[in-house]
Amino acid sequence: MKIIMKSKFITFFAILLGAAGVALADHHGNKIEITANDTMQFNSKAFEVAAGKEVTLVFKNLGNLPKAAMGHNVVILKPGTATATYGMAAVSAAASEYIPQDDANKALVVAHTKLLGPGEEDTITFTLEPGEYPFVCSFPGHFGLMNGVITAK
Ligand SMILES: [Cu+2]
Repeated sequence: MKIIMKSKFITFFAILLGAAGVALADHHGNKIEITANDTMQFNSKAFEVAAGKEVTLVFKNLGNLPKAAMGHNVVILKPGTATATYGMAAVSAAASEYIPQDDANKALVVAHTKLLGPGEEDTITFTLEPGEYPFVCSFPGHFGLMNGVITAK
């Protein structure tokens, strides 16, 4: 009973934070969960994590459409990177699941998940210095809606 109460309490705060627009990493694990769906939306555009400590990012594609039509990934970019410029470059990188392999674009990427089809999930870990890291889905045409910022502090 006590556990149920606690989980309701946490859910309540998660809803409040969602309304404020920032999803905070779970305090102990420095873990964030990002989901994507068939309407080209991430669950949140703003995440906050602790800097200098390993982050676990769990990414889930909650959609039903086939990967070739509505695949999603999460590409975390260095602070100051223009997401539209990266997203445009990614369009021609189908062979590498829309992660451009040239040195200039590779140098912009801090970490990225696999490209996920419906119902799939991927977990990645990385550590961030303090800063604001833009992220996008680099599937063609998605970066305009599917973008956000992970703040490490
Ligand atoms: Cu996408």
